[in-house]
Amino acid sequence: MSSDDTAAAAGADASPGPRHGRRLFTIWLVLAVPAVLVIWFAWYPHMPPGRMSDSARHQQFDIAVLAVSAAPVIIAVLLYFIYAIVVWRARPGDEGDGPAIYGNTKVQATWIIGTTMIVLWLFVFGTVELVVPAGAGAGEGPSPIWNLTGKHTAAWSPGANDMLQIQVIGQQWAFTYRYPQFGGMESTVLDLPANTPIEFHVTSLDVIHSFWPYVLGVKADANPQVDNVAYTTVQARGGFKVRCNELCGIWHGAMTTDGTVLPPAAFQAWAAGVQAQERSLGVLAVLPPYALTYDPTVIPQLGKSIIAIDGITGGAGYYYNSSDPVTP
Ligand SMILES: [Cu+2]
Repeated sequence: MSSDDTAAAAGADASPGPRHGRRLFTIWLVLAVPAVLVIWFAWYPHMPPGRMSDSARHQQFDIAVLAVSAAPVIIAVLLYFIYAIVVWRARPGDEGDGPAIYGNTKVQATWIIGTTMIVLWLFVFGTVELVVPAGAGAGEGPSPIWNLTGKHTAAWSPGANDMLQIQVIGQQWAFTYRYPQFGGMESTVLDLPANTPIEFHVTSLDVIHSFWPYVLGVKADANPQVDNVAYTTVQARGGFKVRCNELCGIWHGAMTTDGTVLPPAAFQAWAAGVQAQERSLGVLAVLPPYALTYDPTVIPQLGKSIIAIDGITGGAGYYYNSSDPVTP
């Protein structure tokens, strides 16, 4: 952008005088270099969504790179604007026209080359960043083009690079998580193993919701009758919140769940424990078989009976918190 300004200034300045282009370029350089350094070294580590997972890390990197790309352009535009107002404004009593200018090859060529390079850079960077982190944590639909590496296995074991599958079932107004590699057991909290490739299968029983564990850099729409797949690998241990990010009814704002990232062995112990408990209570026997989507017309009655057994929701159907305004 700076060289555009250089040429433009040279063209606009017909009378001999200070070399505006060189002066503009120098001021731009003095402002742009520190701005880029401050963004990259001081701001980047604090940008959302943090570094809890690989997808979050990639999103933070993308935002930092875009900020570093945008800052010199914004500084150039504002600098030229202010410079023109200050230096080239009409002086009191000056009623004459400015010099007539017909075309300027240098300005035109610089403008076309500069803008083309910026657009191509954004195109290439955006495409690479979408492909390399396997969809960047976003829902990719039922048959993703880009996958995380990991083996699909019938039973999950810690530390074997097995991909953990978790089904996310949205409904008004709760998320339920189903673990097909643990007998299809369901949980109202989202526990995850650290350092494990995870494949979310996001669906809904009623209206459109959106599964959004913000600090994991994952966000996928939950549509009825659709299996929406999203990937991540979580590095840091600790708690996180899941929110619904699609206005889905009166208790949309309360549609949250708590999640915890555990060491892989502790996660397996937790999941096996929940599975055993649900088997002994008879919940697993009456839950609908694990499927990528569920037919909502057949589950409401089933849901009520399972809620009566163990408060389990999700694949079994309609669930209402005790604080909800309508209890069927
Ligand atoms: Cu919702």
